[in-house]
Amino acid sequence: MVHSLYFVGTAGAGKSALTGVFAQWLQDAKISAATVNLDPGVVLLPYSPDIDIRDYVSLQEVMGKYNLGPNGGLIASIDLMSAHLDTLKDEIDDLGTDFVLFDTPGQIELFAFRETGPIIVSSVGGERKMLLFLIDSALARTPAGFVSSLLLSASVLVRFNLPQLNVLSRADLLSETELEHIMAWLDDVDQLVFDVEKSRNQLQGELTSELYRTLQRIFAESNVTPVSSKTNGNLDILFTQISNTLTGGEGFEHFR
Ligand SMILES: Nc1nc2c(ncn2[C@@H]2O[C@H](COP(=O)(O)OP(=O)(O)OP(=O)(O)O)[C@@H](O)[C@H]2O)c(=O)[nH]1
Ligand SMILES: [Mg+2]
Repeated sequence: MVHSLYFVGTAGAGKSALTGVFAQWLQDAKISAATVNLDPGVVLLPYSPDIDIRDYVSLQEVMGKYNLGPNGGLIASIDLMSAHLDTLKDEIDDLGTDFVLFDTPGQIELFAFRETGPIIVSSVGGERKMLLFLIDSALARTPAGFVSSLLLSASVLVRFNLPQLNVLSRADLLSETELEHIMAWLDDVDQLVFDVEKSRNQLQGELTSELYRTLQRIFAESNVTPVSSKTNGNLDILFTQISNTLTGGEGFEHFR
């Protein structure tokens, strides 16, 4: 059975790097995995995708053909992807790997909030699928950045309505103290509110505290694992969480 993983997150969060590195990690663990690039605008990828949306839709060509700038061009490119859905689906079905890893465009609002992204995700890649939302360590450092990243993750959850795991990406960029702070915020809303109030005014502290309590309810059962595509840190833990999410707890052995 094919298991589809969609890597989503803010621009530069490390989606492409993690797609490539995690596919390699799976292959090294003797688990078959393929990669699909769904970003029509990417110029250089840190891995060689098995399937590449740029073979069907290229941002440069769309910009030229319709006389659009980069933003309009990207919107049009992502909308045009849906015209190639059947071919994409056939290509993915032919891969025959246990895992298919999908790298998505950096402009998350274009992929998640317009129609095409959810249509692609629901139509291709078999029955077992989930999203990995990358919370960029560069944003998660500050209390407000951390809360806004989780809010975005909640929006993505609403849009795709699939199992979703939050991952703290590029975690090697954090100092030990920064990482400890983020982990403490996940466990303890009062600590987060205290830190928000310290850095902001009282009103924003209260607002953030309300938002965060809601987010805590939304993500009550989920962990946030700090991972690094640079050091391969915690990819094993990530795999355990993915397999638990996809198999409802059957776990690692299921894939062996
Ligand atoms: N230190 C460190 N750098 C990373 C890691 N992952 C990615 N990067 C760097 O962060 C930058 C962005 O990484 P990408 O993988 O291109 O991120 P992305 O989310 O695919 O970016 P877009 O598709 O452009 O939105 C690149 O310079 C990467 O080399 C990581 O785990 N650690
Ligand atoms: Mg990318």
